Amino acid sequence: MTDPNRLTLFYSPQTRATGTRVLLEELGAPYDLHVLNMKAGEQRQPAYLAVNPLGKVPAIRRGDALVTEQVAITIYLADLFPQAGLAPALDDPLRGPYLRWIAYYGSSFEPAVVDRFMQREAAPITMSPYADYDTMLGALEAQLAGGPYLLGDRFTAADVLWGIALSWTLDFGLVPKTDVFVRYAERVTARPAFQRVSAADAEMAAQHAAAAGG
Ligand SMILES: N[C@@H](CCC(=O)N[C@@H](CS)C(=O)NCC(=O)O)C(=O)O
Repeated sequence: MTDPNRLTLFYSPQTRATGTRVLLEELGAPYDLHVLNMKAGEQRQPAYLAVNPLGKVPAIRRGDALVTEQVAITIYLADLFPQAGLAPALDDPLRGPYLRWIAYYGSSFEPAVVDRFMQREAAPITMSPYADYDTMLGALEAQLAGGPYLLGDRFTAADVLWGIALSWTLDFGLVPKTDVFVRYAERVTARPAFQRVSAADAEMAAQHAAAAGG
């Protein structure tokens, strides 16, 4: 009988969903992939818009519970598999900082890098969700400088989110290649879970490109 609590990850290779798949691997969680060919525009077909009206991945389904947004998904999955030890417990002193930096990713970092990518001026500092780019990035760099991981010695689900985000934003030239950022991203992406998913992604992306006619 199929397990009603089995996880399904709505997925497309080489996207923000890659980080979710890496997290599932780091957690040792069983999951099914529901793959969308974004090169063929499947994320904007009615079938997927019924899952996530934004047409964005990742999304996770477990029974009747549908979770979208990387920040929510990261917290949800790491808590669902506590035996993996990737989420500080509710009464752990690291719990607050852990949540802070996961939320920082969605609330401050993402809007800042999108503005940067678009070469758009930030809103005035009092209106901007991230103050200004240099301040936002400086605070992150100061936190990572303690190392080796975001919260110090302990590797958590927050590192999966941040290590992969920094890896692609460094590649896109959206984050300066300082030692702190580069070494941190390398530390996370050198792990076997990332290496496995990245190899599978390259293959899947090539198949999608071929199926979509280039
Ligand atoms: N707010 C979402 C953003 C997810 C997102 O931007 N996903 C991109 C993939 S990198 C996407 O699905 N883009 C497809 C499209 O908009 O056509 C989250 O944090 O999960």
